[in-house]
Amino acid sequence: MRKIIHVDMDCFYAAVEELYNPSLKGKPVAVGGDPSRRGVLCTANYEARRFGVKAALSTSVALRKCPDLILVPPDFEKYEKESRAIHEIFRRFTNIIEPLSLDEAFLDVTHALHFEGSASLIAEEIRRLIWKERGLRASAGVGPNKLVAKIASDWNKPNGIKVVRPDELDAFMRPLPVRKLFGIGAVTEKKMKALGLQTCADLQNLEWDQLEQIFGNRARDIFDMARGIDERKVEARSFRKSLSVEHTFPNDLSTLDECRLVLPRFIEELEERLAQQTSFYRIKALVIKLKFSDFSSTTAEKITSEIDLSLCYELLEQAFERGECKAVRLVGLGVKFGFDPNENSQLSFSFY
Ligand code: DCP
Ligand code: MG
Repeated sequence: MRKIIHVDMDCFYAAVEELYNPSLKGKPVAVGGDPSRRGVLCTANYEARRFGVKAALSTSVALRKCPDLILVPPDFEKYEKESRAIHEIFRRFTNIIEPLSLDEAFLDVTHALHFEGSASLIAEEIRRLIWKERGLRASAGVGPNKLVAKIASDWNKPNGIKVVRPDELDAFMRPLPVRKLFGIGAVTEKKMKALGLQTCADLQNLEWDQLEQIFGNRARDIFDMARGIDERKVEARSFRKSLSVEHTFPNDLSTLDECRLVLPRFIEELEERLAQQTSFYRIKALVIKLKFSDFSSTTAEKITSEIDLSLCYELLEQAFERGECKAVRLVGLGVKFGFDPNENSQLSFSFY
């Protein structure tokens, strides 16, 4: 049985801002875009959340909900610095750390020796050290896998911990609303609701045939997730700044049209990979990569917040032209992630 911890900082950007400017403490604070430029919020502290102010809300709506809201422009250098310090604390306990974003990570502590291997004591100690050394609050979830640990970290947020022991797994999963599972967005949730499927217990009660009929190739994942089963490893790596899919073709593609034909499939695959991301992400740019028959390669990219077929065609054309009619042996399609929701449309901030 593995022991996985998921750590998620509380209102991270806002908490860091409060730390650097204590006069913000106790007041409603949001980090995000300038209202005069149709900015959106990255996050808000818990005082502001009481007014319904939250991440992704437009700044102007937020100010209507909470006229006293203090708006702070994002400063990613600070968040990265704090994130590095938090990771340094994680590394005292394990090297198997998978960051999902600046403020969130999975830790595999199955083989950790501290506290006689007690994952819940390790998680408590990590939260304590983050508070003591950085003055920031973290919430943690502890469970036998990533799925459970991630759901658990949200359980007693803010500044809380939830431990799900193996013998508690079933009791934890059964009443859980389906929306809590990975990859179940608003659309799937609605579909499930229409079928009377509200909780994981409802999913558990379905026959395999029914599951397959409703969810097609996702049936296996949903079957497992509803039971709290998740075999995915915690992958020790650095924070993901991009995601791409690429394929080498058995026969080179010799025309632009041939390359165009494969793109919809690439988009589908990339979107599927994106749907598997367990943390919030924001697309900053789209990238097309081509490798030619002589093994030279090129990339074309453009700033965008979504994957759009016509943009893919445009980038493909640019890249293809650079090959000067060489045949194409590999095509790649990817996205780069950004931290700042406002950076696409505005490069500099001016705040009142
Ligand atoms: N973020 C963002 N846009 C979003 C969501 C999040 O820019 N739509 C940024 C700001 C957050 C950080 O990522 O501070 C971490 O995201 P979380 O979802 O963990 O949100 P918080 O840490 O702010 O709050 P919570 O206490 O709910 O974890
Ligand atoms: Mg957080």
